Formats: sequence, structure tokens, C-alpha cells
Amino acid sequence: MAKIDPFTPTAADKFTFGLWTVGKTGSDPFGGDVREQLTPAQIVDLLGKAGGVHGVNFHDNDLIPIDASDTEAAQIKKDFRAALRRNKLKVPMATTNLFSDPVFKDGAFTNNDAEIRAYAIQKTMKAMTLGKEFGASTYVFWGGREGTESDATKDSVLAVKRFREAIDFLCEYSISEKMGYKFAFEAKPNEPRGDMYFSVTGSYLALIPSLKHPDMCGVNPEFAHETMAGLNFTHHVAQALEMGKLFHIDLNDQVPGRYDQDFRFASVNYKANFFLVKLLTDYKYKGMKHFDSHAYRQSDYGDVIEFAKGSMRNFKILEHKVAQFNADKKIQALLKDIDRTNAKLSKLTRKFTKTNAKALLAADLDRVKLAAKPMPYEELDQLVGELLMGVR
Ligand code: DIG
Ligand code: MN
Ligand code: MN
Repeated sequence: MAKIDPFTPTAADKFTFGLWTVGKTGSDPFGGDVREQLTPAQIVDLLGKAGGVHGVNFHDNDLIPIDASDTEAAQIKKDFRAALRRNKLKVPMATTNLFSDPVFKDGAFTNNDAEIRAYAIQKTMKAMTLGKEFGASTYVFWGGREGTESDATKDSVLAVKRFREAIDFLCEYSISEKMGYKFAFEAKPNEPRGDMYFSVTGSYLALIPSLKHPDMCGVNPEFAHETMAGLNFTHHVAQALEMGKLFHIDLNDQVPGRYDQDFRFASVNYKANFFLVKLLTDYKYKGMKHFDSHAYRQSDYGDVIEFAKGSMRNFKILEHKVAQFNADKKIQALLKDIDRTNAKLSKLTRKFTKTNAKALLAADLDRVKLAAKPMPYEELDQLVGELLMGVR
């Protein structure tokens, strides 16, 4: 009996890829295509070959070129639908390309030109309908061009107001058309703009309560985006989770402080990716796990399939490491030791009352004694390292 590989993905893992990820032709700012342009149907077949993929996502123009005729669009959709069927793939998420066409060279929803802002909203409405045609339930907004190179060119307060106005309108549109979308906002600090508005996930978490329909709005954090700014991505995801706003997540990898590399998941920062998978596992994240990443420029499509397989496999390997961590007696003993509870004091600080305040002020808390408590963090982190390096 062949040994079952425990890291083989299945549709139940909810791994998804964008058409633009495995379909990327390997171009970069310093070189053109190195792989032929596949059709959406061919990209879906390629994902079928990788095996275990749950779904595929698209920007409107990944599927339907911006200048396609109605006849061409109909044929593309027909072929795409057939490919989805034969590969048993779903379309959980859709989004709008508001960053490639020259019209968006200075932004979309935050553009200085009211006509371009209106066109961006109109284009998004049509893209939302297209996504609905294929069953998408999450709608992502990545403000690729919302930002500046010179702050002389835009009023940054007005930018926030204009973004909010567009989202409030589009929430109403989704409601009025009974689309049932959940909106997920994706932050990025820079690239392609010198500085992008809403630069980190927390920026959107701060905006959401000010929207007309905060209930249908959440975030779509991307590992590379906080990481490229030298921040701890897992902390941003934790805050989104804690607020019930982690509606979607973009997984990839990235060398901190570099341009957005969109590397294969867990191909660089094993430890950072481990703690992300631990957070998602421990807090039972049930959403899609979307790999917004692409293969190296040197890869052919055979290697692109390996990229897709490796992305999913790495996630499942890290899930296995999380299970090992949670079952490791020594690690768990140390975690128990450093988690210092005091029921009496916690009762006081959990809810303010005059009595509690009086009791807290009177409490005998000796800072010297408190500071002397041991914190075996080197021992704990070494154990995690040894677990990840496969010697524990
Ligand atoms: C970049 O990380 C952005 C675009 O790829 C897309 O709009 C969004 C959805 O994953 N991420
Ligand atoms: Mn990215
Ligand atoms: Mn992304």
C-alpha cells in the first residue's frame, strides 16, 4: 500500500491561487515575458495539474481583457467555466484591476480627477457583477495606485474621504443588487506608488468602523506587504482576527526591506511563516488561503506547477509543525510556566468599580520581586528552532 503523503493538499484546505499568479509570464521591471501568455482556461488546467487546489481568483482584466469585444468576452467566459468544471475549481474571490491601465496612473478612488474616480467605481461595479457570475463571495480592494510620489500632488485627508465614499457607494451597490459580498481591504506600504495610502492592515482596521456598512467590510492582509516594511505580519493578522475582520489572507514570502517579491509561501522566513500558520491554526481561521505569489523568472510552466505544489505543501508542513509544537511536553511546560496568572488581581482589573480601584491601589505589588521572576525565553525559542530545523 503506497504511503499516504500527509502533506498532500485537498480542496478542503481551501488553498486558492489568482489567475495572475500561476499565469504570470515572468516579466519584471527590467525584462519582458519569459513564459508564453496562457488563457484563463489553460491556467485553470495548470492548477488542476498541481492537484488539491480549492479555487481560483481573478481581477476583471485577468479574465476579460479591458478592450475585449462582447463576443470575445463571451467565449473567454465559456472556456473558463468549462475549465472550472473539469478541474472542479471554485471562484471564491474577485477583484478589480484599478492599477494597470494608464487611466489609473495617479490612482483610482483617490484620484484628483472626479471623472476618473467615477470611472473607477463604474469599473468596480462591472467587475463585481463579473465575479458574481462565477460565484465569488469575497471582493478584494488593493489600492495599487492609491498614493503619491510627492505629497504636493494630493490632500491626504481628502484621499481617506474619497476612498470611504467609493467603498460606501459600492457596499450599497452590493446590497441593492443582492450580491452578498464581503469586502476585504488589502494594505501595502509602497510599490507601485512611492507611498501608498492605507499602508498597513491596521490602517484599514481603523477605517472600517467609520464606513456606512462596517459589518460587510474586513481585511485581506498579505505576508509580503507588512514584511517588506520590516513589520511583524503575524501581529497585524492577530489584530484582524481579534476584531473578527480577517475575511481573506494573501500568503507568500519576502525578504524584509526588499521590493514586493511575492515568493513561494515559506520559501524564505520559515520561522515567521510558522508563527503565522500557528496563529491561523490556533484561532481556527476558516477562510480561503490565497497564494498571491509567483514562480521565479527562471521557471518554465512545469516548474510553475512545482511552485504551486510547494506553496500548498509548505503550508501543510507548517501545520504539522504547529501540531508538534502544541504536543511538545517541554515547550508546553515552559509556556505554562511563563503564563503567570493571578485570579484575584485579574478580577480587579477586568471591570472598573470604585471598590476594585481602591483594592488595586492598596495591593502590595513589589516591582523588584516581580522583575526577578525567571523568563526562560532563550530555552523556549531554541526548542522552537530545533523543532523547525527537524531535530526535535
Ligand atoms: C497585490 O498583492 C494585490 C493584487 O495582486 C490583487 O489585487 C490583490 C488580491 O490578492 N493583491
Ligand atoms: Mn504582493
Ligand atoms: Mn495580494
